[in-house]
Amino acid sequence: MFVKKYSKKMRKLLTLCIIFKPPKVLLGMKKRGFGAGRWNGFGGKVSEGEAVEDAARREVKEEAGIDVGNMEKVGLIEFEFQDNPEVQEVHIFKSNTFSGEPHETEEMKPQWFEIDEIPFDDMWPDDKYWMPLFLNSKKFKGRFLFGESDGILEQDLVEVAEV
Ligand code: 6U4
Repeated sequence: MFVKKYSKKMRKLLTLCIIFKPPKVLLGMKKRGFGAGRWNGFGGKVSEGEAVEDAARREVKEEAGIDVGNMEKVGLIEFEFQDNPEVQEVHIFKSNTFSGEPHETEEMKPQWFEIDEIPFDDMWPDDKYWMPLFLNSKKFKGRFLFGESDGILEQDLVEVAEV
């Protein structure tokens, strides 16, 4: 029987953790790899056999040098790129407690931003849509399809009671 190679879209699990201590948000400038040159929360790929929340904690430690305390899952967004069969499933967490001092690592340079000074022009273009929900203690699910130059071709974003 003929089996189509990409009959099912491949999924990649990723985490994104944003430290929010109102009125400030901790973001990091990504220095290398996917999304380099953009401010973002901290996160990366979930390893095989690793719990998603464990991966989120590990990535914050690796990228900003801090140990996250409480953590709440607040969002789930699927990102797709035109002509790419892979779906990135990003699990978004919020935390307001951590120990240690955020410091620059090989991967990221952390910096606190006031809510009204979040640098959306230097972030992934989807962030301006879901970040207001995040800042207003809402939970959300969504899907964004990117085209050339990371322009958004399609988007879905809904508020949910539970992620
Ligand atoms: P590792 O080796 O895991 O550190 P790295 O290349 O640093 O790999 P990656 O791909 O693991 O990065 O993680 C990309 C990060 O960017 C994750 O935290 C998810 C996040 N991310 C990906 N697409 C995004 C998007 N459109 N908007 C956003 N964050 C995104 O806000």
